Amino acid sequence: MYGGLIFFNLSCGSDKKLQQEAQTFLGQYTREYVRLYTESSEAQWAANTKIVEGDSTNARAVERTGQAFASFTGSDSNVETAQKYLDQKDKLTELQVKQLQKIKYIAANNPASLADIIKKRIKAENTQIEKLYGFTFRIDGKPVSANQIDDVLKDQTNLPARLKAWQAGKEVGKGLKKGLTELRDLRNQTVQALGYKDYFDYQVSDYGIPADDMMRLIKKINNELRPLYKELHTYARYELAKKYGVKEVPDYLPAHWLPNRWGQDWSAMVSVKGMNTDSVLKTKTPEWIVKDAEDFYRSLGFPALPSGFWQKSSLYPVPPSSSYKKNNHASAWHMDLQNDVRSLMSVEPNSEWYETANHELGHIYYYLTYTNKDVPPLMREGANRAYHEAMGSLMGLASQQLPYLKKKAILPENTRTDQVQTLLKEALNYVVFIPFSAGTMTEFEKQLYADKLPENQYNKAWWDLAKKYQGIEPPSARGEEFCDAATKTHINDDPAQYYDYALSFVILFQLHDHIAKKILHQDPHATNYYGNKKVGEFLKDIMRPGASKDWNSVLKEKTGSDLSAKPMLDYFSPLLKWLKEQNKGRKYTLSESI
Ligand code: X8Z
Ligand code: ZN
Repeated sequence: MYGGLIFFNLSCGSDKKLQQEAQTFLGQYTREYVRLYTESSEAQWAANTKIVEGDSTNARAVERTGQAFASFTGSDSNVETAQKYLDQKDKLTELQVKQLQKIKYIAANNPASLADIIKKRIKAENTQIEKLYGFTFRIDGKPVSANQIDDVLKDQTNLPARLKAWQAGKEVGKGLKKGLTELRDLRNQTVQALGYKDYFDYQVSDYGIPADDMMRLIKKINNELRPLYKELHTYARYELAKKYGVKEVPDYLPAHWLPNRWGQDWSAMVSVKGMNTDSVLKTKTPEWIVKDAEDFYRSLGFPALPSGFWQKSSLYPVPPSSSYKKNNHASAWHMDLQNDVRSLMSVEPNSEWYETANHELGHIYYYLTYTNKDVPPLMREGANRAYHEAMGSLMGLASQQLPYLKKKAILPENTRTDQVQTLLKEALNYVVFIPFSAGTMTEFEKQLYADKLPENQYNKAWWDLAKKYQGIEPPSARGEEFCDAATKTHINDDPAQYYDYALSFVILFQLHDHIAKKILHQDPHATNYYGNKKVGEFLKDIMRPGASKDWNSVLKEKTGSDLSAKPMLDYFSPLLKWLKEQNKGRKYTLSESI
């Protein structure tokens, strides 16, 4: 039994013996699994929080612990034993079956027969992260941080200066191309040994559906949001041309015009009069940003974060003068599948990091909530991966709504704002993200892994997709010496999973709609979750079972409906009419559907 806890219920007497036997196996497996998982997490944590050029100490630890984890989880004996029990699954409890399936799923990524390939993959993965985050961005030869590039893209109106910053952000891709190909091949090889078609197919299978079904699902979401996206795209082309003083409005958005390195979030384009939270947040400290996010969760009835979180997390940027670098993309870690939870961020006081801090704490509170006696460590995951992403993004959305901001005294009580402008700003974040996540990113990774995209077509494929889905073009031709896709962290270190985020936004609006209408009895556009314990209970109920419950039924039980983009469409429907009026007489360039 893991940690002395009992994770199963005995059901029918005649099956008792088999269930006990299976449980003994699960207990032994879990004990070793948690031990090796923890060691490997520690090594990866060190490798992501302290990147020292020329020092291979971290790399060696990542390789050693990664291989130990792989050789245990992929061992023939574990796979065979799990299969032996699965062959008699009718006699086992549902929870036992789920854990045994998980054991097989993990094994498929680390088959013992491919020890050499796995070894190479672990090494290649770590090398890729070191290259991505050990890279020094430069503008005019001067080192700049990723945060500084982002600030230029958010605030600068001078196009040549924007172009320099955008190009600076893409330089890192060149050195990642070879590694990406190597990783693609190694990842495909590992999962093919246990019967998956390719690595994309493997990652999707965690949802219990084939890759084609996932592609159909996200295409549907894309198409449902397309009419709104078309309006936003047209609006942005004309408004940005005005802003930058460009007379001829381009048919496609030049990538360096947008306030984000990948054009995935354009919300910084708009600043809503009276609701300039960014300028208020800029007066705070980075510590305040994270504490304030914690305060929001606590107000709903979640506990204070464990002291270890504050001691061991890496929450703030390292100064440029420092002797080491760190991974500057935000993440949340469940180090030991128990109470050692940490976040890796580079928080600066602004609205983007405020949203990200809320997002990361969603992961952290998910970890803490499903760490309970009813959920065995192997089931300590989201209902599916998209749920894990949805929780914190939901809180991020709620933290930007006016009644909440007034309650927290971030904005004065007498603030009056323009609702359409507010909705526009939100759409430029949530709606604009869909063609990137459900289109460009997912389609690129499908081509990369499933269709074996040739290396000399990576950049062409990337920009073809950006044009088709997002209506974005590079500022000038981007040949195959660049690898612009690889500048996005997930392409390297969170592979074939980006549809998680698209789905998470759909789920987010379903949950928000339910919370606003059924729990708070407030307009979904103007809610205040703060201090409402019923909202907290609603979220905890979803989080508590982790992956031990089927994700479809979780949504159905909690909101009364299946996965649907309708609440998201309803939320933004008042905007569609307004945008159509603004865009009257303007040229539309995007296709109706894809
Ligand atoms: O990667 C993230 C999180 C990490 S858990 C910060 N997000 C996606 C991205 O930045 O591309 C959040 C939304 C989209
Ligand atoms: Zn996340």
